[in-house]
Amino acid sequence: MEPALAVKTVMIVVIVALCGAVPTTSPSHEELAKAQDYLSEFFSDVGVSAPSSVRRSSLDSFEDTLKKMQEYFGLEVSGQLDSNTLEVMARPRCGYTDVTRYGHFEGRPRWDKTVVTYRITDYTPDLSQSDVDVTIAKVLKLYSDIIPLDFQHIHSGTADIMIMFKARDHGDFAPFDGEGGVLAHAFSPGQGNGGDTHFDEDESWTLTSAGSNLFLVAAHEFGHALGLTHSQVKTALMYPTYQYVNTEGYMLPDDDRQGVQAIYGVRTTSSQPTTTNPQPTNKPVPTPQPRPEPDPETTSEPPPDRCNRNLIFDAATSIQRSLYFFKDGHFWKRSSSWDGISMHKIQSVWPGISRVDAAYEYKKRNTVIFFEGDHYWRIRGNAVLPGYPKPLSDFGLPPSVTKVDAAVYVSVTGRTLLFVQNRYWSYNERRGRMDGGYPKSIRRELPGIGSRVDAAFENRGYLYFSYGSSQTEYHYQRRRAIRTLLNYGWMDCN
Ligand code: 0ZB
Ligand code: ZN
Ligand code: ZN
Repeated sequence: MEPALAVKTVMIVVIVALCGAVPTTSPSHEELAKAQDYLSEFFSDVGVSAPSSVRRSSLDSFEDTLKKMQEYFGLEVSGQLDSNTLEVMARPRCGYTDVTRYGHFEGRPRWDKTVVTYRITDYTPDLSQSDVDVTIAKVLKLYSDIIPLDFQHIHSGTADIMIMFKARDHGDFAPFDGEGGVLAHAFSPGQGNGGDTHFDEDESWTLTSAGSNLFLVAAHEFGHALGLTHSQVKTALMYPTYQYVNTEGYMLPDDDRQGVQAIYGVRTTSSQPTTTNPQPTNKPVPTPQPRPEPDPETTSEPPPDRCNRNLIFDAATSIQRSLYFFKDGHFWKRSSSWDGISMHKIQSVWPGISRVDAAYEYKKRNTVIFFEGDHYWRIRGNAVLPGYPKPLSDFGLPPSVTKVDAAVYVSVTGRTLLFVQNRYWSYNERRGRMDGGYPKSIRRELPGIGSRVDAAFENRGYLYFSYGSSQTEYHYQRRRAIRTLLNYGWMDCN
């Protein structure tokens, strides 16, 4: 059995074959410039996302990136702009839109059983054993939630997937390379070392954004162990290069989900209960449910169930170092320092406020704004500031607006975005007034989040726009959706 990655050229050949060849002459200045553009467009993050210890200087990065490109296309890895390389670069990029996605190993090997066992024979000193156990179980659950396979942790004998942390030579003719470079590898499904997954002990393994995040690397490696090769979709887990993303509420990207489901089919039953937290699955996003209207007769609604996949938020905001999610007269507080999630009635903390439609934090003034219907409050700690509630018109919203759906303060611009149906306003906090030129269309100006928002918040530099039971993690300056999550992914459900 070969280590998984040796096989990746198989699917690349397909792409090359589908693109028409364009003859070229020997490299000129112009071609050099074009090659640079090409590499930065299609291979730029190869060097950048590598662990810092192997990050290259800009001087040798062109040659290195070129080598990657040549390896990728099955060309001679010369590091030179030879005519074959130029030819591939000159091809129309036909493959890049629809042909490129997940890949399978040759012969499409798979596990022909419904329970796949795994065993961790060598742990890393970088993390506690239980952190490793929990992380591996969580990662496998990403897969067992969406395909009809269950994973069973065994502690002796030979498991289907033998997992170990080892440095350098470790007996499989694919020695590791010290810190940086190759972080891990895995064998495609099969007998013997098939499915086995090895992590390079010379990396520093973490559960954070520092070093190599075990959750993300293991998720990638188990993709191989289940039969996936590398994908060319940049946002896919099986993209060849490691890039840290927030692992909280992590869901398998669509491309990878489609890739494993093409091998094993879609899970229809629920997965085996495990002792660790389930991760949200990436089913086609359920159609948003209409927001239940508050019953004016009842002042106390029953507490909502936070572990419902269809959980819809009324509002969400950071307050100090915690996230607050509002729903039906209650809120959940999720602390950044890990002490779990607590639920409270809004009234019990801020008397007089029964429901929150939208909320945002303005850290500079140490205040939080709550919107309900056609008025809003400014609060600090548990106290409502004097003079509140005030009508929405005091905010500069037109009288036609009788309710704000969502609000979020964007720290990079100093603006608060106020969402009302399919449009939004921008409020300049420093000047204390609305920006001109609004309202704007959500769909047009914030592409990737849909056309409505019912809760929004900022966390660790990303914006989260929620509508219905799902939400989009968003990079505001690039106006780009990063990934889709289910709301209840924040709720740490067992
Ligand atoms: N293993 O599955 C790999 O893809 C190897 C390279 C192979 C030639 C054996 C590897 O360790 N690649 C690095 C990696 O981090 C690439 C890098 O340093 O950026 N792979 C794990 C990975 C890749 C994408 C997302 C998450 C984790
Ligand atoms: Zn190995
Ligand atoms: Zn890989």
